[in-house]
Amino acid sequence: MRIGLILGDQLSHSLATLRVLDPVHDRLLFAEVRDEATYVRHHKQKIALIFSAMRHFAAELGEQGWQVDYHAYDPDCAQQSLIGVLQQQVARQGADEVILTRCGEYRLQRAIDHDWSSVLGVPVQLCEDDRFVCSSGEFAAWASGRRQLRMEFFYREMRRKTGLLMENGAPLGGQWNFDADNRSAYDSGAPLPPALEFGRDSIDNEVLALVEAHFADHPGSLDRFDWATTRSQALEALAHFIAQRLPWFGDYQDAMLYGEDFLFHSLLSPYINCGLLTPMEVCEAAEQAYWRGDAPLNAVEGFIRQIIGWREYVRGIYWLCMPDYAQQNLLGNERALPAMYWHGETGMACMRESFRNTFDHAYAHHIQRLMVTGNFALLAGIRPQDVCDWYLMVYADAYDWVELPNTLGMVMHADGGYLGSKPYCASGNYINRMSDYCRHCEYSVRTATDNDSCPFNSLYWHFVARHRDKFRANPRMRMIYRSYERMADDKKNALQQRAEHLLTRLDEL
Ligand code: FAD
Ligand code: DLZ
Ligand code: SF4
Repeated sequence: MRIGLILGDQLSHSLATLRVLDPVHDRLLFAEVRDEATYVRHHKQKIALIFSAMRHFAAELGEQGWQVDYHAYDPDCAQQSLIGVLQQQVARQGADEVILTRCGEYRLQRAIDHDWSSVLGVPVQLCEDDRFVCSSGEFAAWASGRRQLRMEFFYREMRRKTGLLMENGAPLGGQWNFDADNRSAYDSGAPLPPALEFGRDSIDNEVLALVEAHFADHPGSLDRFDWATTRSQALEALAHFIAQRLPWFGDYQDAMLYGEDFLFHSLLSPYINCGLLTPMEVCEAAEQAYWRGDAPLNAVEGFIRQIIGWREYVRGIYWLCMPDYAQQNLLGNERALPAMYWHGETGMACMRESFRNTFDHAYAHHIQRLMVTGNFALLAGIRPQDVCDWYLMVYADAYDWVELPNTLGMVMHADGGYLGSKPYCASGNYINRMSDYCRHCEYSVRTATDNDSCPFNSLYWHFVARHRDKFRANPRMRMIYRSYERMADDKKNALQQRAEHLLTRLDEL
């Protein structure tokens, strides 16, 4: 008989492992272990979501007739690694083979490839993870020979491949991308959607108590835990998004609002990433809303692009470039992550709100991650590997394959522009345009060099000045350098001084 090990981010009924195995003769194994729960100090809600979803999924498979062994988290147990639990189970069941769908993280896949088969004394057969639209091989073929990759061209290939929003081989509406329509601040043009709440069952409650008891030193709080932990709840979350948020998703995709944690975002990434929802079913549900006339094209195209475009693109880059990618630091940043990223206290309202969101929900939407906390780390020259560890820890949707390219490539530009053509650096102006945060801030967004000036403003010009040699020739940065070069020397000096002053006291901002 064979054992199929199912990992915490493989909770899909369509998983390849389940297609290879036979419910009558083979067995399935799930394992909650300290190694996975602590390889970074994951936010408490992320552990609770994974453990509870694993337990519910295992129970569903049991009801379908599978023989399931479930190793629940036990801090006193000797086996605290996946291979340890597997070894015990192979011996106990007399298994002659282990089946596993290739895993999402390089760290674990390398260990499996390295010695699992010899440690276990039986073959380990790996299945491709075909829950993605684009396989790693297909991505490598697309990328081969290109000096710089661009998401937009990859995305068009994925539109052609999936047929999503296509008509007679051409993009619906005559354009591939409607992003130009998607840059509004929130102007009360649509009512803010109600939150979706899920009832909690005994499995959820047991897991929440377990996480509280054994992972108390991990970041975040469980007080507002409101994630779906079953496939049927995740489907409810999808339906709720399509009905209540998708119609305005495009318009307000980049907007931020004080006290509003979700706006019109889908909150679906934790479910797609752990397998409760598949990327294609989510995109198809959005496309159907368009055909029914329930959501406009700019919203539906924008949403689908995030999934078959960005999500697939970053995964492709991850598997193409690992393991070297994780060590890149082409801007030479060496400053330590400021303490506010851990305690969340700062006079900067935009940062404070983004931290609050993060610790309350293990969630922040894309613009908070990219243009607030990420932008600050970029401007302040924080060591990319520390920034990556933080993003991997604090979000419920965080797995190395998706977090790393987003943080190291998109935010920190530490890959020299392989993933994105220009750094996403911005002054307080951008944040002020897209949010009402500045009205709640003790700093002034209108000035740059006074004692109470917005820190983003001088740090922005410091970034521009210190990386002049790298970016001056970049066509997308030319305007910025033209403005900088036209600036009077005394203004440049004042900006430099203010930024240098801030950089020596990042822990006091
Ligand atoms: P929505 O705004 O509703 O977007 C819809 C879906 O598109 C998401 O559910 C997600 O599946 C996909 N998506 C959108 N943008 C991206 C992107 N850039 N990369 C990959 N998928 C995308 N996303 C993760 O899933 N896991 C991470 O660990 C992660 N880390 C990030 C770190 C940084 C620094 C940044 C800037 C972005 C990161 N993202 C990550 C991407 C994005 O911020 C989240 O996918 C999104 O905020 C999740 O919320 P949502 O489901 O409400 O997304
Ligand atoms: C994220 C996570 C956590 C917190 N705990 C477990 C676990 O105990 N057992 C498990 O199988 N998976 C867990 N996961 C998800 C894994 O870290 C993920 O499957 C791998 O990193 C591969 O992507
Ligand atoms: Fe953020 Fe600057 Fe606005 Fe304050 S003034 S909220 S620090 S952008």
